Amino acid sequence: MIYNCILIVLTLIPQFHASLEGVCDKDVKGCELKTRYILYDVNPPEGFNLRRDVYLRYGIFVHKLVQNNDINVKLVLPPWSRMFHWKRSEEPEHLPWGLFFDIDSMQKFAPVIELYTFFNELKPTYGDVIIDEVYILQHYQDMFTSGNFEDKMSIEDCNEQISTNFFHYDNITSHNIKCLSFHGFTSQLSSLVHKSEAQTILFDHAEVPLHDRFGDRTYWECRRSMRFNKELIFIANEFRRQFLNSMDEKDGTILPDDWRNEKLRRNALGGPYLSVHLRRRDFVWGRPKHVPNIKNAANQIQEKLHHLQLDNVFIATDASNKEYEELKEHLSNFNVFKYNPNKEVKKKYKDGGVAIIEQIICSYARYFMGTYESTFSFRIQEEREILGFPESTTFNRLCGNEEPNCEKTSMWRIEY
Ligand SMILES: Nc1nc2c(ncn2[C@@H]2O[C@H](COP(=O)(O)OP(=O)(O)OP(=O)(O)O)[C@@H](O)[C@H]2O)c(=O)[nH]1
Ligand SMILES: *[C@@H]1O[C@H](CO)[C@@H](O)[C@H](O)[C@H]1NC(C)=O
Repeated sequence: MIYNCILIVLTLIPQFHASLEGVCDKDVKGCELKTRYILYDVNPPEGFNLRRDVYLRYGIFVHKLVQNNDINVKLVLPPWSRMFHWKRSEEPEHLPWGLFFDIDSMQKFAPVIELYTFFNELKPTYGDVIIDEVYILQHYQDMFTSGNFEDKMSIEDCNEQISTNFFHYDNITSHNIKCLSFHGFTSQLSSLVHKSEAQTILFDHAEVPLHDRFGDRTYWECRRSMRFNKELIFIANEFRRQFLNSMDEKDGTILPDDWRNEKLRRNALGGPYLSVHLRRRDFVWGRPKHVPNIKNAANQIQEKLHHLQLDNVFIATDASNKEYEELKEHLSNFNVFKYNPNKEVKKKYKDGGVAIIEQIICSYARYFMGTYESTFSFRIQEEREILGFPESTTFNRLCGNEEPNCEKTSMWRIEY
């Protein structure tokens, strides 16, 4: 299939010939498709956990391009820079994905590479990396007034002022930047890739296209491949063992080394503690009806601990120390834990890694309560689906002050 396709390409487009390299059969020269690179980036204010969801859309996108077998493509992962919620340094940091995730594991689902690997592979002969085609995605401006919700895309004037540098690097630029008004699913972008001969294509504002099929088997395969960096898991496991009496053998939370060997199960027990994601800061004023005050949160936690007959609660939170101390005071009859990173962990893994360690500890608890509509909480719920917990221990949240016994959160069940 690849071979046929190349023969056609070679005869029809002679100028393409020069850039073809490698072999597909040891004896036949020049029959492997050249590597093409798809890059993407996300609207700067979007948080870490929403960005993880945007990755799923593009991981699945290239997974399908490769599966269809007529294109040799790699997906370049956008480094983590200038994250809105993280403490800022003067310089953008360009943290690689490998700091937080297990790249080998991700590569078992989709051909992903770090931006620095892309630099090495591309080896520009001149100083700058010039991206062949850049599409800045944007919503149709008239979508809501016209009531026209068909799936569509078209090159239009840019809604916003655009930058000609990408990923906060001066040396990545393009001479071919277009704004693409878009409504629909990520897979629709494949027509652009197929129509083009560009070696490098960048989709900016990649959060605009939607999941093709949110929550189907492929979605979960991609999600399962996103295992965390092993050292972060190790640190979380040490904390569980030392403070929470929690170990995989005893808790029924052993996962196979390779995510491809995971199977559906619902019998994970979890460590003998309640875990809570207590999202504060912008959520307190942004969602006042659904986010409780500290005293109310403490009451709900206490009630749940009684109900579960547990003494230990682990709190993941972005609350101030003052708020956390207040919470602890209200829960003085229980053991309240929070993860405090040492200097080395903090320096190496930054705010992002520390948050992940807290997410992992939450994932392994006997019972989890999240915060209304927080993507940070959603990612913990997914992790628990993968670990094989009964749904009833996972899709729970803290209720607002005026909504006692609020509804459970939507159940996004894992599919195999
Ligand atoms: N350490 C720690 N950090 C947190 C916690 N909750 C939120 N944060 C921080 O706040 C950021 C914002 O939360 P994210 O979920 O990533 O951002 P988002 O995608 O906008 O999602 P939400 O705002 O939660 O819907 C996180 O990336 C963390 O840096 C927490 O429980 N512990
Ligand atoms: C672009 O600049 C960064 C930072 O100065 C550097 O690390 C990277 O190697 C450069 N890339 C290329 C392809 O020159």
